[in-house]
Amino acid sequence: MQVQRGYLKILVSGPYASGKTTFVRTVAENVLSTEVPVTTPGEQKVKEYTTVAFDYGKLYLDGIPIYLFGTPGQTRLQFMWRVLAQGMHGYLFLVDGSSLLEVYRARGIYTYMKSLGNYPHIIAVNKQDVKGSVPPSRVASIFNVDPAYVAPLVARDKAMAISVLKKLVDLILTRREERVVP
Ligand SMILES: Nc1nc2c(ncn2[C@@H]2O[C@H](COP(=O)(O)OP(=O)(O)OP(=O)(O)O)[C@@H](O)[C@H]2O)c(=O)[nH]1
Ligand SMILES: [Mg+2]
Repeated sequence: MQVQRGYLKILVSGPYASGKTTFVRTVAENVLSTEVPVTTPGEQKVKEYTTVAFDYGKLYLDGIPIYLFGTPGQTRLQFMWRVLAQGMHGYLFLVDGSSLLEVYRARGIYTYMKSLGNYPHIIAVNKQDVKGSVPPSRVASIFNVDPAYVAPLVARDKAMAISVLKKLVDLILTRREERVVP
Protein backbone atom coordinates (compact mmCIF):
# COMPACT_ATOMS: atom_id res chain seq x y z
CA MET A 1 0.00 0.00 0.00
CA GLN A 2 1.49 3.36 -1.04
CA VAL A 3 1.69 6.21 1.44
CA GLN A 4 1.94 9.60 -0.18
CA ARG A 5 4.87 11.62 1.22
CA GLY A 6 6.12 8.39 2.91
CA TYR A 7 4.57 9.21 6.29
CA LEU A 8 1.28 10.07 7.94
CA LYS A 9 0.61 13.16 10.01
CA ILE A 10 -2.20 12.59 12.48
CA LEU A 11 -3.75 15.15 14.80
CA VAL A 12 -5.01 14.08 18.23
CA SER A 13 -7.70 16.61 19.05
CA GLY A 14 -10.55 16.93 21.51
CA PRO A 15 -11.74 19.04 24.44
CA TYR A 16 -9.88 19.97 27.61
CA ALA A 17 -8.78 16.95 29.65
CA SER A 18 -10.15 14.38 27.18
CA GLY A 19 -6.83 12.48 27.32
CA LYS A 20 -4.86 13.71 24.28
CA THR A 21 -1.47 14.00 26.02
CA THR A 22 -2.01 10.64 27.73
CA PHE A 23 -2.81 9.04 24.37
CA VAL A 24 0.31 10.40 22.64
CA ARG A 25 2.51 9.34 25.57
CA THR A 26 1.01 5.84 25.56
CA VAL A 27 1.60 5.09 21.89
CA ALA A 28 4.81 7.01 21.10
CA GLU A 29 8.26 7.19 22.65
CA ASN A 30 10.36 10.28 23.39
CA VAL A 31 7.28 12.46 23.39
CA LEU A 32 7.74 16.21 23.50
CA SER A 33 5.00 17.95 25.48
CA THR A 34 4.35 21.57 26.36
CA GLU A 35 2.45 21.35 29.62
CA VAL A 36 2.20 24.14 32.18
CA PRO A 37 0.31 24.35 35.49
CA VAL A 38 -3.41 25.06 35.06
CA THR A 39 -4.35 28.52 36.32
CA THR A 40 -8.09 28.69 35.57
CA PRO A 41 -9.93 27.88 38.85
CA GLY A 42 -12.62 25.61 37.31
CA GLU A 43 -10.10 23.71 35.22
CA GLN A 44 -7.70 23.37 38.15
CA LYS A 45 -10.25 21.09 39.81
CA VAL A 46 -9.86 18.60 36.97
CA LYS A 47 -6.05 18.34 36.82
CA GLU A 48 -2.77 20.15 37.50
CA TYR A 49 -1.15 20.52 34.05
CA THR A 50 -2.46 21.48 30.61
CA THR A 51 -1.03 21.50 27.09
CA VAL A 52 -0.33 25.01 25.80
CA ALA A 53 1.21 24.32 22.37
CA PHE A 54 1.25 20.63 21.39
CA ASP A 55 2.34 17.10 22.14
CA TYR A 56 4.60 15.58 19.55
CA GLY A 57 5.45 11.92 19.14
CA LYS A 58 6.51 9.47 16.45
CA LEU A 59 5.89 5.76 16.03
CA TYR A 60 5.79 3.14 13.28
CA LEU A 61 2.65 1.22 12.38
CA ASP A 62 3.14 -1.63 9.90
CA GLY A 63 6.35 0.09 8.79
CA ILE A 64 4.66 3.46 8.19
CA PRO A 65 6.13 6.42 10.12
CA ILE A 66 3.33 8.16 11.99
CA TYR A 67 3.79 11.69 13.30
CA LEU A 68 1.34 12.52 16.05
CA PHE A 69 0.42 16.04 17.09
CA GLY A 70 -1.75 16.44 20.20
CA THR A 71 -3.59 19.76 20.38
CA PRO A 72 -4.19 21.94 23.43
CA GLY A 73 -7.72 21.55 24.80
CA GLN A 74 -8.42 24.90 26.43
CA THR A 75 -10.81 26.88 24.22
CA ARG A 76 -8.65 30.03 24.43
CA LEU A 77 -5.91 28.05 22.68
CA GLN A 78 -8.18 26.70 19.95
CA PHE A 79 -6.44 28.89 17.35
CA MET A 80 -3.58 26.37 17.58
CA TRP A 81 -5.77 23.61 16.10
CA ARG A 82 -5.82 25.18 12.66
CA VAL A 83 -2.05 25.68 12.82
CA LEU A 84 -1.37 22.09 13.89
CA ALA A 85 -3.86 20.71 11.35
CA GLN A 86 -1.73 22.00 8.43
CA GLY A 87 -0.80 19.05 6.23
CA MET A 88 -2.55 16.42 8.33
CA HIS A 89 -3.83 13.21 6.75
CA GLY A 90 -6.51 12.65 9.37
CA TYR A 91 -7.38 13.07 13.01
CA LEU A 92 -8.56 11.36 16.15
CA PHE A 93 -11.21 13.22 18.09
CA LEU A 94 -11.05 12.23 21.75
CA VAL A 95 -14.14 12.54 23.88
CA ASP A 96 -14.11 12.20 27.67
CA GLY A 97 -16.68 9.45 28.02
CA SER A 98 -16.63 9.47 31.82
CA SER A 99 -19.71 11.73 31.91
CA LEU A 100 -22.62 12.57 29.65
CA LEU A 101 -22.04 16.29 30.29
CA GLU A 102 -18.52 16.01 28.82
CA VAL A 103 -19.92 14.22 25.76
CA TYR A 104 -22.40 17.04 25.11
CA ARG A 105 -19.66 19.63 25.67
CA ALA A 106 -17.49 17.84 23.10
CA ARG A 107 -20.18 18.00 20.41
CA GLY A 108 -19.68 21.70 19.61
CA ILE A 109 -15.91 21.29 19.52
CA TYR A 110 -16.33 18.39 17.09
CA THR A 111 -18.36 20.70 14.81
CA TYR A 112 -15.45 23.16 14.88
CA MET A 113 -13.01 20.37 14.01
CA LYS A 114 -15.11 19.33 11.03
CA SER A 115 -15.16 22.94 9.82
CA LEU A 116 -11.40 22.63 9.15
CA GLY A 117 -12.13 20.27 6.26
CA ASN A 118 -13.40 16.85 5.29
CA TYR A 119 -10.55 14.77 6.73
CA PRO A 120 -10.73 11.07 7.62
CA HIS A 121 -11.26 10.80 11.37
CA ILE A 122 -12.25 8.50 14.20
CA ILE A 123 -14.07 9.59 17.33
CA ALA A 124 -12.51 7.79 20.32
CA VAL A 125 -14.61 7.65 23.47
CA ASN A 126 -11.96 7.73 26.18
CA LYS A 127 -12.00 6.74 29.87
CA GLN A 128 -14.01 3.58 29.24
CA ASP A 129 -12.37 2.20 32.41
CA VAL A 130 -14.50 4.59 34.49
CA LYS A 131 -17.58 2.90 35.93
CA GLY A 132 -20.75 4.01 34.15
CA SER A 133 -18.88 5.63 31.25
CA VAL A 134 -20.86 6.55 28.14
CA PRO A 135 -20.68 3.79 25.49
CA PRO A 136 -19.50 4.62 21.94
CA SER A 137 -22.95 3.77 20.49
CA ARG A 138 -24.50 6.53 22.63
CA VAL A 139 -21.83 9.03 21.53
CA ALA A 140 -22.46 8.08 17.89
CA SER A 141 -26.12 8.89 18.27
CA ILE A 142 -25.49 12.17 20.17
CA PHE A 143 -22.94 13.24 17.51
CA ASN A 144 -25.19 11.93 14.73
CA VAL A 145 -22.40 9.91 13.11
CA ASP A 146 -22.11 6.33 11.83
CA PRO A 147 -21.13 4.08 14.81
CA ALA A 148 -18.47 2.48 12.58
CA TYR A 149 -16.39 5.65 13.09
CA VAL A 150 -16.71 5.71 16.88
CA ALA A 151 -14.36 3.53 18.95
CA PRO A 152 -13.98 2.79 22.67
CA LEU A 153 -10.72 3.91 24.27
CA VAL A 154 -8.71 3.75 27.47
CA ALA A 155 -5.83 6.08 26.55
CA ARG A 156 -3.62 4.57 29.25
CA ASP A 157 -3.95 1.11 27.66
CA LYS A 158 -1.34 0.70 24.93
CA ALA A 159 -3.04 -2.16 23.05
CA MET A 160 -6.34 -0.30 22.95
CA ALA A 161 -4.73 3.01 21.96
CA ILE A 162 -2.77 1.36 19.14
CA SER A 163 -5.90 -0.39 17.88
CA VAL A 164 -7.77 2.95 17.66
CA LEU A 165 -4.85 4.49 15.81
CA LYS A 166 -4.77 1.54 13.38
CA LYS A 167 -8.46 2.03 12.68
CA LEU A 168 -7.74 5.62 11.66
CA VAL A 169 -4.69 4.68 9.58
CA ASP A 170 -6.78 2.04 7.73
CA LEU A 171 -9.46 4.66 7.09
CA ILE A 172 -6.90 7.15 5.73
CA LEU A 173 -5.35 4.54 3.43
CA THR A 174 -8.75 3.28 2.21
CA ARG A 175 -9.97 6.79 1.44
CA ARG A 176 -6.81 7.45 -0.52
CA GLU A 177 -7.34 4.32 -2.62
CA GLU A 178 -10.95 5.31 -3.24
CA ARG A 179 -9.71 8.66 -4.54
CA VAL A 180 -7.31 7.15 -7.06
CA VAL A 181 -9.74 4.51 -8.34
CA PRO A 182 -12.36 6.33 -10.47
N1 LIG B 1 -9.69 6.98 33.98
C1 LIG B 1 -8.98 7.44 32.95
N2 LIG B 1 -8.40 8.64 33.03
C2 LIG B 1 -7.69 9.08 31.97
C3 LIG B 1 -7.57 8.32 30.78
N3 LIG B 1 -6.84 9.04 29.89
C4 LIG B 1 -6.52 10.19 30.51
N4 LIG B 1 -7.02 10.21 31.76
C5 LIG B 1 -6.89 11.29 32.76
O1 LIG B 1 -7.60 12.42 32.27
C6 LIG B 1 -6.93 13.62 32.64
C7 LIG B 1 -6.61 14.43 31.42
O2 LIG B 1 -5.64 13.78 30.65
P1 LIG B 1 -4.66 14.57 29.65
O3 LIG B 1 -3.95 13.54 28.87
O4 LIG B 1 -3.88 15.58 30.38
O5 LIG B 1 -5.75 15.31 28.77
P2 LIG B 1 -5.52 16.37 27.59
O6 LIG B 1 -6.64 16.14 26.65
O7 LIG B 1 -4.15 16.28 27.07
O8 LIG B 1 -5.73 17.75 28.36
P3 LIG B 1 -5.40 19.26 27.82
O9 LIG B 1 -4.13 19.23 27.07
O10 LIG B 1 -5.32 20.09 29.06
O11 LIG B 1 -6.59 19.61 26.99
C8 LIG B 1 -5.67 13.20 33.40
O12 LIG B 1 -5.95 13.24 34.78
C9 LIG B 1 -5.45 11.77 32.93
O13 LIG B 1 -4.76 10.98 33.88
C10 LIG B 1 -8.20 7.03 30.73
O14 LIG B 1 -8.16 6.30 29.75
N5 LIG B 1 -8.89 6.66 31.85
MG1 LIG C 1 -2.76 17.77 26.83
